[in-house]
Amino acid sequence: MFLRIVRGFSAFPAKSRSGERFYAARRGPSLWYTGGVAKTPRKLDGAKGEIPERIARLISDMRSGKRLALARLISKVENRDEDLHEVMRGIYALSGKAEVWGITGPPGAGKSTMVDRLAVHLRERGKRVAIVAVDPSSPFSGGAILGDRIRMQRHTSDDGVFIRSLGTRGKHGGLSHATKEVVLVLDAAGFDVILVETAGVGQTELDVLKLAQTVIVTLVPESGDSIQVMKAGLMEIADVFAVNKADRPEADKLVKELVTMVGMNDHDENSWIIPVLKTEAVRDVGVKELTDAIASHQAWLTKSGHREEKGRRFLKEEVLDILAERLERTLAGAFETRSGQELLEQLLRREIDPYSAADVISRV
Ligand SMILES: Nc1nc2c(ncn2[C@@H]2O[C@H](COP(=O)(O)OP(=O)(O)OP(=O)(O)O)[C@@H](O)[C@H]2O)c(=O)[nH]1
Ligand SMILES: [Mg+2]
Repeated sequence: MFLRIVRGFSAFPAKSRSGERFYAARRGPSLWYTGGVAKTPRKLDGAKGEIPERIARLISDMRSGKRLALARLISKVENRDEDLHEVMRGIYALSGKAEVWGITGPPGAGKSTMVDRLAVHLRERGKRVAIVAVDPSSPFSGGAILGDRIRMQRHTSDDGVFIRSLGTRGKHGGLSHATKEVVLVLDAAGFDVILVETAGVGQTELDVLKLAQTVIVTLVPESGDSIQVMKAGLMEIADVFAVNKADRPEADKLVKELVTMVGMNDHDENSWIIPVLKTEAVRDVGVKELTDAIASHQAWLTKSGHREEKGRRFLKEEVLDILAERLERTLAGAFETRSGQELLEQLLRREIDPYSAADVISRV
């Protein structure tokens, strides 16, 4: 493996008699990260190191409600800035208190209208609300979601509401990982509820939703039969169904189909039974009931122990995401080093086969 963390050992670069480079381990008190064939091992700060002053100041400004500081920290996370690690180190202990609600559904189902309404209801209940609109198809932040921003202008003078759009950054998986970390920053900033809207129902959106404790799937009568719900994997991720645009015909039919589908799920007295609600987001009809249903789900999560279980799963994924991101970066440079190029030459000369070459790289 390129990435080798050896607890209780320190590593130093060495060369075998046949000229092969490797890292040898020596007993020692430190935690080391060895970054590749030609690199010198670098000591990790560990979790206890000092947070640089400028980051610490940004975090304390964010905690005292300064929006600019919050926006700066989010940008650092979104852009995978070189301060990313320090920012996460500084905010992590402050996070873990917010409720995270994910809102998904087909394009045009009324998700943004719903989020806007939910925010109003939450404000009435005295909650501070952050809204993250994720649009993987948007080539840059804020593109396709600009319209939503305009719709949400009613919140601009309210200190208790913060709105941010996230677009495509980096490659696959990158957006959902960055979104999770943006949510952690908002959590650390002290928002009580974080609403995450994702456009569409592709894989990226499903990944994004893994960070939510409660997932609200918004459907509309004309989005067709419930078969689509099955196909898109929505049944597996939904905690609450909202049949929006209930002013349109066929809404009751869709509600009935969904209730039947929910009833077919295995459940016992401890299971959460997915509620199906009718809403009309534009006129704020049924949104209060939706807010109540979500609150019940949050209460059930705590009571049933699922909150902790979900938390454990998210954190495992978060660390695996970080490792995957690092490995991807390291692997991308595998042939950039001198020894990497030499390995390539050996491959060309048929002196070594690709599997053995992979072994050489992963042994370092
Ligand atoms: N008739 C009716 N129209 C609604 C309702 N809720 C939202 N709409 C309208 O549906 C359209 C789409 O609403 P949005 O909130 O932008 O939908 P969205 O799901 O966020 O759309 P994307 O983010 O583009 O996928 C807007 O014109 C809304 O005014 C409703 O309950 N009834
Ligand atoms: Mg929208």
